[in-house]
Amino acid sequence: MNVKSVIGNGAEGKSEFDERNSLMTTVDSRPDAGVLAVLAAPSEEEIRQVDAWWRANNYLTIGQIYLLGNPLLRERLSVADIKPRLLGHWGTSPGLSLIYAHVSRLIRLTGQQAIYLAGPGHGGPALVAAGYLEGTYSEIYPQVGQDEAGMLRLFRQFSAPGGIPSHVSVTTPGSIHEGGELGYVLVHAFGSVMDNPDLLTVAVVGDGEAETGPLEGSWKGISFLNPVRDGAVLPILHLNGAKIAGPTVLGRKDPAEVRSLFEGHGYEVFEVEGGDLPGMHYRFAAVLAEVWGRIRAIQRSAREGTWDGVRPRWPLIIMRSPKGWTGPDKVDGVQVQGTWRAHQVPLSGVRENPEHLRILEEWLRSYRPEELFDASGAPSDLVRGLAPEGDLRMSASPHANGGVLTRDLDLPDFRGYAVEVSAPAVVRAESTRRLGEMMRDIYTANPDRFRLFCPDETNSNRLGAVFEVSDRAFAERVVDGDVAIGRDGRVMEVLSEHNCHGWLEGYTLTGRHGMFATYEAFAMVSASQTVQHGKWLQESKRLGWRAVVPSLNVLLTSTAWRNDHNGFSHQGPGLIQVVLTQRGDVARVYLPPDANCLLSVADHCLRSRSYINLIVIDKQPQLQWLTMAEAVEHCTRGAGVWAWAGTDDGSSDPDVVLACAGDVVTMETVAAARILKERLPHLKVRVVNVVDLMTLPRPKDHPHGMDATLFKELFTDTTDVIFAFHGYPGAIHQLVHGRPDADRFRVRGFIEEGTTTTPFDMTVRNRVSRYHLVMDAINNAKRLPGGAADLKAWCEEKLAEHEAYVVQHLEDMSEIRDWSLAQA
Ligand SMILES: Cc1ncc(C[n+]2csc(CCOP(=O)(O)OP(=O)(O)O)c2C)c(N)n1
Repeated sequence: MNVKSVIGNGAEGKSEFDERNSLMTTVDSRPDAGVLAVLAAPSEEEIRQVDAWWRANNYLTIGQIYLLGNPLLRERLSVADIKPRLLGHWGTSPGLSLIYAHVSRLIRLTGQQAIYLAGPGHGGPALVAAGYLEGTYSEIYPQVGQDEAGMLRLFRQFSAPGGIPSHVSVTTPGSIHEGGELGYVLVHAFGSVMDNPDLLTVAVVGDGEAETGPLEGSWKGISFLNPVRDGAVLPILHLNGAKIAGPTVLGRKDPAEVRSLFEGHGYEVFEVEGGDLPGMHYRFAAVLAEVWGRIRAIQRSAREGTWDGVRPRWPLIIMRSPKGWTGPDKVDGVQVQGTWRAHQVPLSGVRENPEHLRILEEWLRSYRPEELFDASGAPSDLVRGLAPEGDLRMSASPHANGGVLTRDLDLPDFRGYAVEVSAPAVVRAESTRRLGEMMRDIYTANPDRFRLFCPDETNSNRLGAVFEVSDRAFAERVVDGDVAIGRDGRVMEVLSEHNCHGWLEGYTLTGRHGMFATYEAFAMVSASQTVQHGKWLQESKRLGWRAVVPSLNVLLTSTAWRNDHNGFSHQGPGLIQVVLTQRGDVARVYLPPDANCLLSVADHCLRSRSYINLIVIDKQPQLQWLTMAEAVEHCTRGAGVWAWAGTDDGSSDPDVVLACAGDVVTMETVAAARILKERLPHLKVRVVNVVDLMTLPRPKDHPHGMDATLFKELFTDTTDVIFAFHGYPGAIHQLVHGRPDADRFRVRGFIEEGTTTTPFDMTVRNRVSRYHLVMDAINNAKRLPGGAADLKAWCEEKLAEHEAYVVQHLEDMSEIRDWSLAQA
């Protein structure tokens, strides 16, 4: 990063500024000394400017919460000016905007590229106001202009039907973080700076938010940051002492303990405290200068080759300031400012209580709006002067609209990693291993824009080929005996699904690509993040100015069915259920049955934009079904008849359809079809495999939904379908809802029958084994040839034999273990 000259910063005409700014033109030859001196000791004029911007922001924040008329207080405030429903969060807002103001000054003086993530995203009005004051808001939403009418629109739209949400939502320029569900600000921040060396992400952490599990785990981000190649995160703990209805833990701890906590995480802690003005401005400016200097020094030494390789002590600020700062001190005789009572709307009875109305007017006028906005209602020159220009405005940063920076991945031809398949179900292979090889080459070809995120399981998930070209990222001590670990690594392994998921979100939202690979059951740890990210992507699609970003690709391997050795805790296909509930414009679920399908699906997902792509396939050696050419065709359609597996000879009227989605259940289905072929050859059985689960719904319910004709071609309109599904059976019922005679779908799937047992026993316990499927087929077929009753009895015998065998031999019968079509 180069520290830029700041001439042309909007401060022209202010000779004192020009003089001070001229100090910065020589910064590169005199590392940061001049600029740091200027930053650390703002002039009175600069503080007047910062304070004016802050007051304007606070004014606009309160206006958004309360007003639907009289935006500039040209007249006395009346009940008619007050919104009927008072919504929004005041308490955190002044702290958020004070930080924003000072970081803006830093940017203007240094040219630093920065984005701002508000952990307490409920302070939405402050961030909306920031974008408005910077002019970005009106550029994006011209109807909200910088004049009195625009200001009124700004106020009326906030938290209103047809308007904007109350949080730092997708609609807020400059944001990649809503902060609605608390806990993710640091994971997003760290993801945003990976492979983004010029970016500084300022991440404000609420002290209530800091009590959440994900946030508590995310301080460790610096243990994975490389100062040469990555940008920097500046965490600012916004310690205002209270949350919605009570004190925060960190707020009531001895400050020495709080300091030790963060020092223990490896940060250099800087504290700044107070509610006094302008004193707090001076102190905050000094602290910000100090920490920025530290960041610059760390990066400079790393990038100029003088770094000793030890993990830097990155700076962190603890800012102690009153909750609801500058708001009403007491209301109805009760202390509000500095307490949890300031969290939302400190004066709630404004329309009914004249005293509240009076306090509100006094409060608004205390910011002296006449100094902040000119006669037309536009921000005054004094206020405007603070903002950096163009893309340096945090609300206009391209990093926060990452799609504009996205470069396509340089992808190798996935066909090059194919498993040779001479015939279906003859060869066994670890499918994910092939994907690992493909990802290895993606790493090589895209050293600045692709990462794999995984909670300590890259090898276990058979993706370890990536380590041939990249270590695991690790900034802590590396010792003899460590394997594939180092500060230059770019494979992200941390035992935290929250970190992995959130880092990938931050990485993709700033325009880069990646994959999160995790055990299926433990994907539920971060399921809520999947949901929240889906909401973000869905909303962003409604906004023309939000450029599409790379998709969030989630690979679930080590699946429920093959966690026979680990037991019930590891057996849970819940994430499919979660993603299914998301809207069709963002949610995709793929269940490739083998390696070649997996490669085809992965290639598709890595090229896609703004989706959540869930890919589910197990890592254990598994039978391979399709040649690469067949796999491509099958995956392109998303579902198809496997004529070679069935006995219906392409008839339009099979006696029963055996459908499957998921690798293990596909094997059981094909095995069941084979049993029927051999033992009940006159039963016409059709086998259908589904890769793209979203082909099942009607087109009006999901964009991938197959049309009625195709659906009929696969499933007929009347024949019963025995559907063996990887996940919970209810999902298939949900997906085929509205299809002709949907009741004919008899679904087998995971029914929470699990334990530590053999792989086949898992299917038996959940009644989706080949024997169960054969019995289901007989029970539901339209027409039954002779011999069906005998075959059912045989299946029962086989199940009894299995049960006795596994208990005695502790493994599956060899006819099951080694089953294939070569032998059949
Ligand atoms: C995960 C989660 N749990 C609960 C809430 C409800 N909630 C909204 S704001 C808030 C308090 C936040 O306190 P803090 O982070 O300290 O923010 P501030 O005091 O600055 O408003 C809570 C509990 C939430 N938004 N997210």
